[in-house]
Amino acid sequence: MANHIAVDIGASSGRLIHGTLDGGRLKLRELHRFSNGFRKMDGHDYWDIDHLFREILTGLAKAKREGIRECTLGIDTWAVDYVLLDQTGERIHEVYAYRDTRTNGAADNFHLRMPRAEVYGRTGIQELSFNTLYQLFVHDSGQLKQTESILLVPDYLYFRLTGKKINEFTNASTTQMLNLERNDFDDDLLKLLGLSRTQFVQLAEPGDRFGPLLPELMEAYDLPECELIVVPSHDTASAVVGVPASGENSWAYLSSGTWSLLGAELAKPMNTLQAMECNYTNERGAFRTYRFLKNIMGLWMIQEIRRVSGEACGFAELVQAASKALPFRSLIACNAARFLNPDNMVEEIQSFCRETGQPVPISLGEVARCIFDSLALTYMDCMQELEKITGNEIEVLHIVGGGANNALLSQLTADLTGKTVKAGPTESTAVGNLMVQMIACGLIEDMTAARKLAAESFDIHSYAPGAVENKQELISRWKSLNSQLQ
Ligand code: LFR
Repeated sequence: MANHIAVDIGASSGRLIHGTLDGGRLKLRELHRFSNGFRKMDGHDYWDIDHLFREILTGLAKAKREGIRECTLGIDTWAVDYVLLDQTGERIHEVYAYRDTRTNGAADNFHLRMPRAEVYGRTGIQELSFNTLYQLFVHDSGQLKQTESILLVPDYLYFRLTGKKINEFTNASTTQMLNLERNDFDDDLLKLLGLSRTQFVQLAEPGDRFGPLLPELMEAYDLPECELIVVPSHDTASAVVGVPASGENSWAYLSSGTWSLLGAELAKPMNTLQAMECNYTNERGAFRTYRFLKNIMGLWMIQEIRRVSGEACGFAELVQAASKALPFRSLIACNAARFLNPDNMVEEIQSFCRETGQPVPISLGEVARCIFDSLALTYMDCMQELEKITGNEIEVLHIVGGGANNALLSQLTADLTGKTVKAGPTESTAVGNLMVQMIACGLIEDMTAARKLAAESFDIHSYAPGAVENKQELISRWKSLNSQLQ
């Protein structure tokens, strides 16, 4: 089939992107875009999953109106959040958003039942307060008892479109409940949650062919004939497929969006003590690879300072203002829990600077500068850790995702890491999603060929590392700031 559609839904927006192979290149066209976000109800943060489902239908109906009669379809979203279904396939509860504060302290409590090192040894997954394991640990146990099946968000969207249930592998690994050796849910972890394996469904691998849309949906909404393909339904796993890299072990990626996910692709997991102490994760990638990476707070902080300032300026304008502000004046520890979901990100950053005896950034440009500088310094730390843990010498850092458009941050990253940065494509998640569909259809041979195609199809901008004034002094200031916080 010549038409492929990626449904790619992030924390702040979703879109349907049409992909075709044209003269040896991948061509993308946005069919539909819609907003996403969590909202508060009864003191908790929830996603509006029915809205997401409706927008997929709207996008597919548009595709049909534009002449697409047949296509394949794959869906990716953010990870970890889940839907509980009863025997009739109805939702038992609305879908909690992972930034909801109900999991504060849950990890520590869970580890009283199974020590952190044991959980890491079994799963290889970094500790993030919102992992599905901890979310389910604090979920109402009565509801868990009533639950027939637990699906993650994209699994649920596949279910609504086809009536069939799967737990897709890359996303299932982010639950922190998959056993690395057995490649299945870990029975002991499930037992500690009062759950059983039968409440999950069959695990499915990216590249599996899934099935058609429900005929009643096609008729009611006048949709094209779609064959759903299992793609890496965790957006970061799709984004990593879309990295235009070549060679082995000499490149790292930074998937830069709401989160910054920095890491390497490994053939085998690395769940050593050292990796655990540095909080690296071994999420499953497409085609039995591992995404050895770390979550860094990312452009969420920029999205939030724009939101609390009433969207006073656009993203590009903010980068412009930041590039005029004094560099490295005030720094923040990006991964501190206080930046996960504060009421007011600007005030939170200002308080942090005040408490640590640094100049307080006032204008939005200054606050944004503080975020970009601190992110680039965190990337530097992460790259050093990555080389140390894996023993690989990295030559190129590929930045993909929306953040690849940010020349200021890309150059800062090259300067501080001392690595060549290659930025692009910005749509790597949709690219990866589409390429797995094309691999499943036999149009692209494998992931290596897919990456070559990504490199040939999109503009990739290179940034050579430049000098940083007083770099050693800056690094000591950064290290002492971080050690103050431990
Ligand atoms: C990025 C992402 C990250 C995951 C976080 C929460 O969109 O999927 O990989 O850790 O969101 O799900």
